[in-house]
Amino acid sequence: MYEEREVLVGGQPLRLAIPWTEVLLQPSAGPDGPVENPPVRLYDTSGPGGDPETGLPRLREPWLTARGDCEELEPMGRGAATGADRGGERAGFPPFRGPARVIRRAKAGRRPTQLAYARAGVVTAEMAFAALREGVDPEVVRAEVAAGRAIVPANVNHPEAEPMVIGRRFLTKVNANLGTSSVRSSVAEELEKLAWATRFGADTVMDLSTGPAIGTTREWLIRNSPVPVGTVPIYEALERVGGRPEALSWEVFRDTVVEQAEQGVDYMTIHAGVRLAFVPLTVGRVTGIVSRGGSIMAAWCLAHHEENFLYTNFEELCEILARYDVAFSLGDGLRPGSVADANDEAQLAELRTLGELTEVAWAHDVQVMIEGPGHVPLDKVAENVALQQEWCHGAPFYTLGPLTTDVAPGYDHITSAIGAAVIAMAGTALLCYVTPKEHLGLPDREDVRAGMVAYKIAAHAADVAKGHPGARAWDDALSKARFEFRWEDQFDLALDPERARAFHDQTLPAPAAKTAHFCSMCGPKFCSMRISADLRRAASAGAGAGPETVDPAVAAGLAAKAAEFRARGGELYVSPAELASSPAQLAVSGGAGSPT
Ligand code: IRN
Ligand code: FE2
Repeated sequence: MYEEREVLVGGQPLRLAIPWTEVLLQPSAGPDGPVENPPVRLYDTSGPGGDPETGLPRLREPWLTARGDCEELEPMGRGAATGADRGGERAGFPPFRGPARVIRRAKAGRRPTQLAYARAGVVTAEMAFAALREGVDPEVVRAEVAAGRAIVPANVNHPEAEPMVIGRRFLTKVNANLGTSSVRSSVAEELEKLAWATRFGADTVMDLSTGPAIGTTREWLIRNSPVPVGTVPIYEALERVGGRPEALSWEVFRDTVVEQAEQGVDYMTIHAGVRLAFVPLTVGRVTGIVSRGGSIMAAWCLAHHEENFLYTNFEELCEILARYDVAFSLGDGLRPGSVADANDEAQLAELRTLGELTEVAWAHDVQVMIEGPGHVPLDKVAENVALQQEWCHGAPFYTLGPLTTDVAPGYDHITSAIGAAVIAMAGTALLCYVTPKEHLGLPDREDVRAGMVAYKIAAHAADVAKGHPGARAWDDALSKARFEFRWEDQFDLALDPERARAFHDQTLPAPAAKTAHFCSMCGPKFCSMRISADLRRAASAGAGAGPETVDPAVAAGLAAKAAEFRARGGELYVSPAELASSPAQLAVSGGAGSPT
């Protein structure tokens, strides 16, 4: 749902439609009748939806026009802007033929960036929108952006995006990586992944397409993305030179960046910290250079024995990005690819360089975030944030996981969500998800879902721990619903309602089970929540609050369990053989352990 809100921005009233998922709840049963539960509002990234052939409505168009800081160019003859690819159309990659659009670019002498406005004391419509969906004062967003501690990624050519803010004072955000490879996928598949990612809460997506039809794929994604879109332009530049890193040049790279900026890419990963002198520092590593972009730049540096052209041309790159308000995501090309390599000299040398480049970008009013690892054991996670915040002057940190162990291919959404929760608690602003396919293959729709859910859990767990206002309210609402056996409310409040409902219904599908005061985990007699509710009732009735006031059947059941427990010597471990010899117990316990 969208809620119409009016805010005063620079003394002018501005009407904004703020997206929410509103969860309506059933009343609780109070002693004197039903007690209303207020609806719960959850942050919603799924966008307005619609026909992908026409693309999303251009929400920001009037704001961009009103600011008047850009010239408007005809897209005629501009290949990337219409989604055409060098080499023509390919099966599964038809060109995007939605409504015509203009290409915006800064007027001479203007810097249409959110950072420039924030520094000038201006709260933009984008900042106000981002603030309202966070539940904070727009001035807080402006101040954080002005200080470089937050970014509002909002290319002037991506008017479809619903603005959002990335910074440690705000909700922890999650990025989902999408994109084709030379051996897999199509536009239809990528659009489906985009829809799944935003449905499960992706705050930004990155199009990491390689292989054919990169421009076409990106056009479809940007025109249909309600969230900011990031890319790694060196991937497309490499395609343009036939996949040979040594054939890359600043000119090819620059032209690629301009085309992507005109298409509407909101932030770009730039591996400018992979300096020539740092490459030898990776020689003794267990896993060398694992970053795709990092390895491409290292190969170029070694082939030419020259300094990284992204580093040497960084000021010019800043000027280009400033023209469109593309934010930097300064890449961690030397991030560790194994726990053995974590926090080593190569990684830290690059991080220091990224801090230096941050100040250069800020001098051009370009927004910056800093990419971080990778694979890091838990005891070294917090140090990463501390060093990044210090060396990069408080710029937002954007980390890939980190994976806390290397031993679980197939489950790296879990190995990394553990690290992600810890690093977010320590102050990381944006988490790049990892899917179960990491290290193994290109993720599909189901992998996107698994990765997203794992990372939303990590992000929310961190927000609760950080005491973010409003984060806990969601937990409390769900817990209350759970304790009161409002099953439908519990499902609707769940991060993945469909899965919660399906799991419940696997064993108790009957409609009556949706109001039952138990589930199949413990059965009716051993439901701790129900017994606890009975205890509470008994206590408040003042009738000698004790187990004797509990349902006699339950009391007897508990007594029998206690005797059985003592007879076993009070050991908590129950062998499978013992369980097997007690089928009645299995029937009620389901063997599933204790409820938490
Ligand atoms: C995020 C933090 N560190 C790396 N990432 C993401 O990893 C980056 O934004 C991109 O989406 C992905 C692949 O980057 P490389 O392998 O080219 O560095
Ligand atoms: Fe890895």
